Amino acid sequence: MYKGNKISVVIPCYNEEKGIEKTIRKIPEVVDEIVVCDNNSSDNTKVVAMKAGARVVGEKKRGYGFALRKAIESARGDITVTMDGDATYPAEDIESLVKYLVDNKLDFISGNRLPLCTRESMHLTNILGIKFLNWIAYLLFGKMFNDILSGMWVFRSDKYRELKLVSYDWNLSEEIKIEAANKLDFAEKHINHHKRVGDTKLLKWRVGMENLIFLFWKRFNPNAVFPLWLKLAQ
Ligand SMILES: Nc1nc2c(ncn2[C@@H]2O[C@H](COP(=O)(O)OP(=O)(O)OP(=O)(O)O)[C@@H](O)[C@H]2O)c(=O)[nH]1
Ligand SMILES: [Mg+2]
Repeated sequence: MYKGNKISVVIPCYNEEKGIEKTIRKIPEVVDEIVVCDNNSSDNTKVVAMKAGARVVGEKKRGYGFALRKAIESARGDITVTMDGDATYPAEDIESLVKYLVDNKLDFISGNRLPLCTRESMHLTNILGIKFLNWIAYLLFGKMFNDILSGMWVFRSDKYRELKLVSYDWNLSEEIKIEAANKLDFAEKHINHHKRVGDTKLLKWRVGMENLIFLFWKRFNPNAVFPLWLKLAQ
């Protein structure tokens, strides 16, 4: 709780039994509720998350966006914080981000990983890919983001309902920032970034290509659901 605002941390998880405990253990006292959305994991993610103190909700449809949207919509806090279940995003920054949001009367903060990431936490190809997508987003939408793919956001839960989101996949990360920057009081803030716990499951070139195609889709079909035939990655 901060100045009367209840705080929820929400975490989408697909097979994160190795990282979810560390992720949850690092979350500070100021947080009132931790919601993990188990995306039909075949490992022990659900039990590990419950034992570590999270409320677990389930989402059978596979995809980062499906799982994250279910977690966000299940949260009860006035302020929602999103993270991954692999201990990459900095629990130690939650309190200062929430304070910045409340004290500056903002609606949405997106964490920018690039200034503080390390060689261990982020590969050079990812950094170059993010910078490229930042520029494409600028050309298409006229907004310059510093980290269009960051998955750590801190926002007023009621403002989420004002966003027109059509993504249920990796593209949610780009879409929510474009929507928030257009419709809400939006800012980016530097965050720490840590090495992943557990193995990656995504095919990053496919995800990157789909992220690129999505930006064009969103620009020219802002209200249409991203079609399945353009989907390249799970
Ligand atoms: N890969 C994958 N992750 C999912 C899915 N559903 C939920 N997630 C969770 O979404 C979060 C982000 O996924 P990550 O695989 O960490 O994606 P990333 O951070 O871009 O890449 P790496 O950390 O390098 O693997 C993690 O907590 C995942 O467990 C899914 O269908 N596929
Ligand atoms: Mg990750």
